[in-house]
Formats: sequence, structure tokens, C-alpha cells
Amino acid sequence: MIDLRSDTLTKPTEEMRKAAYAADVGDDVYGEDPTVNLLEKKAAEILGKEAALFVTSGTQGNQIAVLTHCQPGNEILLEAESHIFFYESGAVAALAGVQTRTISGENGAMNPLHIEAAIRGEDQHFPETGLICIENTHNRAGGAVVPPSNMRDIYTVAQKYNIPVHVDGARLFNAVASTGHSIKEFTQYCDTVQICLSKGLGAPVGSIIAGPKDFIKKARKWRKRLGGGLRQVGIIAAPAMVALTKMTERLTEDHDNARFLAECLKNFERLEVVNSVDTNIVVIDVSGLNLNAGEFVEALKEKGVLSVTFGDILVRLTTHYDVNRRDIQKAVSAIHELVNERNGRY
Ligand code: TLP
Repeated sequence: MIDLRSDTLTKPTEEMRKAAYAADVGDDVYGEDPTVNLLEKKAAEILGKEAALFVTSGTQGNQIAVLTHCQPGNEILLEAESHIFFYESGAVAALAGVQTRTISGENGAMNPLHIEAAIRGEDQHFPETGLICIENTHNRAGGAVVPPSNMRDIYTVAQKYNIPVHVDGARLFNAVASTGHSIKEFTQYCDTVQICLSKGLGAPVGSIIAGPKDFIKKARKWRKRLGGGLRQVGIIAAPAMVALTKMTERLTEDHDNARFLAECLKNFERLEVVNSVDTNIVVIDVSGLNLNAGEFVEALKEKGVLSVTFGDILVRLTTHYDVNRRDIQKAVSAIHELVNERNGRY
């Protein structure tokens, strides 16, 4: 099977497994796990923030950020198809008791003027705007990079109204690899950031949230409340450190593979690549084949390629460390075969 469902599917490398085996550990709830402490220090440095916290997942990181920044009854501004809004099981309502106000972006980027217009004024009827969230890269926009200039303009608005900005940077290193901008060129325009080590970077588990010291202190308490205070967690922090320090530059390979895949698919009749393929995600519209997304995914599985639905007629294909160019070529052949079979039916 060639698995293009997600970059979350990557398995730990040999170096990660060895690092896990050799990890020096302690009880992290006591602050005594040297491997976690080192990872948090290194992550804060890399991300240009005062402090960082190791958390179990991207979702947990985002939720802890919302819980720490906001009060129940706040309103948060976020992109209409952002992961926090679309894919986190309504957690911001269920856990933080905040309501969402969505802003439709273009290629994942929200217009700062739309943000400014949505910020609530002083009125007893209104909720307070507690947080602005940016997602970079933007998953449902097909891994689109939100440029630092857009983040800067949003951050400028946010600062004018004294509202914090959180970045869901689950794939922020993909934005770095795609643009050549440094990670700090992105993170300078936010108060807090969440990055995933378990996607294209290949760690088995874990995300980081980074931000000001006092924020991370409060976030640590929220992590504990959520049952995310782990014990000898150096076992997973060690492979996470390998992901953070050794796996970021190779993301360009995934991007090359995604572009190659998209270029091949563009030659196929009745199948359309709908995203700009900035990074490691290719989104295709399969409706021209007279199939819905679910039917396409099933038919492609029969041919040895796994993909995921991304709406009624859209399918997402994601490249990552565990698929190489030959796998992509095989996937292209399988899709070609499927397209030909479908075209034969007209
Ligand atoms: N995204 C997953 C699914 O949840 C959709 C995927 O396969 O792409 N932020 C962004 C932008 C994400 O894409 C994801 C995962 C998360 C946060 C959550 O990370 P985890 O899965 O570690 O909770």
C-alpha cells in the first residue's frame, strides 16, 4: 500500500528509535525529565520565544493555547476552514467555552481588514474578542503557505486592539522549507505558536507550544488539567528532538514529490488539481469522473493507494517521509488506470 492519507502516518526513523531507547528520563510533572527540558529549551530557541511546552498532539497544543489565552464567553477569530474550527471536534466550545467567528480566507490567508472589522467594540451585548488564530501552512487550503507579510499585517491589527495571536503551525516548517524564509520570520508575528513534530518531521508523538514565560506557566497548568502531564516522557521527547533538529530541511523532498504528483495528474482528463501545491499536499476534484470523493478513495484503495476525502468531490493526497519518488510514480500509474477505466464508461 502507498499511503498518501496524511503525513501523520510517518513512522519514527531508526535514529529516533535509538534516541528513544537511550533517552535519559525523569518525572516530567516534577520538571525532572532532562530530555524534555532540553527539548523545550531548544524549541523555544528555534521558535524565538521565551519558553516552550511539550504536549501530546497538535490538537492538545491548540486547545491549551485557546484555554490559556481566553475566558469563557470570549469570541475567537479564525479562518473558516481552519483545523481548530473544522477538525477539533468542537473542542473550543466544549472545553474553553468560547464562541467562534470565522473569517473566510484566500489560500488560507485572512484579510487583516476583515479581521479588524470583526473585532468587537465595547458594548454589554458583545462578547470580547479573546484571540486571533492563524493556520500556517493551511491544511484545508491544500497546504498553502500564509506569507509572513500577511501575518505581520494581522499582528499589527491585533496589537492595536491588544488581542493575542496564536499560530497553528502544525506544518510551519513546511512553510519555511517552501519559501526559504526563516522560522522566526513567521513566528515574530504571533504571541504563541504550536508546531507538530509528528507530521512531516516524523516523530511518533508530540507537539510544542511556545510563547512568553508567564503564558507557558499557565499553559502547563492547563496541560495538567487535561491529563497531559506525563511522567518519564523523555522516551518520546528524544525522537521529537531528532524531528526538530534533523528533519526540517528534508521537507523540500516531500514538496518536490507533491509538485511532481500534481504535474502528472494535471495531464489526466476529467481530474483537476485544485490547490497551488505550495508544500506537501495535493487536492484533486474527482467529480469529472462521475465519482464522489468516497467512491474515488475506495476505488484507489483497490489499486493499492490510500488517500482521504476532503469534501464531497475533493480528495487529498499528502506526501511525506515514508513515500519516495518511486511510490509516487506507482500512485500516478494507479490513478491513471482508474481514470482510464472511468473514461471508458462514457
Ligand atoms: N491534521 C490531520 C487531521 O486532523 C485532519 C491531518 O491528517 O492533516 N493543526 C493542523 C493544521 C493539522 O493539520 C492537524 C492534524 C492538527 C492541527 C492536529 O494535530 P494532531 O493530529 O497531532 O492532533
